[in-house]
Amino acid sequence: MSRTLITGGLVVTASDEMAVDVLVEDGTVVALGVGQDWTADTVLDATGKYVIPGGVDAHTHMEMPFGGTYAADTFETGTRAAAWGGTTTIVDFAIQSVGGSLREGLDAWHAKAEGRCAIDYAFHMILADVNDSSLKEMEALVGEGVTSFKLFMAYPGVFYSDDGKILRAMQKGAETGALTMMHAENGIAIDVLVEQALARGETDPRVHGEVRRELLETEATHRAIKLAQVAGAPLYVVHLSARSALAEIAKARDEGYNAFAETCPQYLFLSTDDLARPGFEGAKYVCSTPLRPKDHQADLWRGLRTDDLSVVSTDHCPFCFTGQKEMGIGDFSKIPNGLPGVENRMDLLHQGVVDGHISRRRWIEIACATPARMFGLYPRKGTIAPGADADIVIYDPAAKQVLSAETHHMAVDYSAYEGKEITGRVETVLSRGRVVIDAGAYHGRPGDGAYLRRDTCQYLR
Ligand code: DUC
Ligand code: ZN
Ligand code: ZN
Repeated sequence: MSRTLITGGLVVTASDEMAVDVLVEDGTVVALGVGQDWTADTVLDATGKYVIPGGVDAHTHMEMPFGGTYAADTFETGTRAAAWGGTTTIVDFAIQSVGGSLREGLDAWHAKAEGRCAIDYAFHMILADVNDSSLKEMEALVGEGVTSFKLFMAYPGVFYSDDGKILRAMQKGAETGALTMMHAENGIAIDVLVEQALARGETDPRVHGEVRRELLETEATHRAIKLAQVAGAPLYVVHLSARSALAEIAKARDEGYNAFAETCPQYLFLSTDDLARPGFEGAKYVCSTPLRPKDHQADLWRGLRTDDLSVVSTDHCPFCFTGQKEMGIGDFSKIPNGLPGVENRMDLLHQGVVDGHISRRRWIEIACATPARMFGLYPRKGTIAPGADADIVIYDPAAKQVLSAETHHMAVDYSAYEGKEITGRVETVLSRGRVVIDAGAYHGRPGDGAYLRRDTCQYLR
């Protein structure tokens, strides 16, 4: 039996702040207490530090095929970078190909991830081809712990589903207990605006943000909510970026519907000013939904405080500037969509604490506890309590750091936050009791991370 003791820190969970020691046995938290006579093989001194649950990032795309290329982080590099940033669980998106089965898609993602991950991982499934057979398959997948399915109102000809398909998938979600996740942008209208902009000779990255109009996120969010209500299904809107889309979610929640939404650090810290950076630099900030004008950020922080936004995930989908983002020189629509961020989420949200946007406990709630509950992993993940996996971060709230591609561990040649000064830094990370990060060194191995079968959404029962 291996025993680890974490002493002297302030344990912060979504519900409590406690000056207690934490005892871990064989990868599981067994006790919290003060003045106990505990002995251990390893003692970690957390005096002056926070002791927090490992982050749960419920939205990543390792090695995602997109626009003729692949997201630059593999499961090996991306999960290692996640660990460096204090995230100990990811939920990635397996993809059904058009004409293919869910099984084929899921098997392919298991093959990419198995034996390579530094931290524990689970899967959502992207439904790219809703038909009788894939709807039937959803039942089996829920039984295997894949309990959430993403649909797209955007990307016609790639991932797009029309309203009839969306309704059918939502009905199946309601029947099986699965959660429908929605990319809410009107992709049919966006494609018209893209074509018109290019015909006018408008080719810069900035135009990506202009054609993906706020109104088209709001309209799609509204439509997704109404379709979910018709189906009697819960809804989780991913990567919400616009204040008017947030108002749609808030209204549905006020009316008592199970409508949930996440936002991402990029929408809290970056803006259309970044998309408009000179030259082709703006390509680094091309993602969908797009970055919005800076004044949306205060509304998103408020949504996080009021719980109209329940979760912050990264939508980590990195493409190198050289050779990948550059595919869109002369045509912004060919820039692969996505930003790196899996390593930065816990720090950026802690900066939100430092800046006074959210409390410490809310930080842990939106980054650890709620994503775990939303996606059926709580209390094994997302908290520090007897019986939970010992996924624990010792966090130095006073340390200063500067975010940079020079020092990050993601396999991408730029940082979306280059030069940004942050207060707070991960010091030590335990994944199921094993020290994987400590004193600036990585001690894990590919394959340490295990696949997690998830329960259904724990806000619905
Ligand atoms: N948005 C992105 O920015 N990248 C991948 C897919 C998506 O929906
Ligand atoms: Zn999406
Ligand atoms: Zn995504």
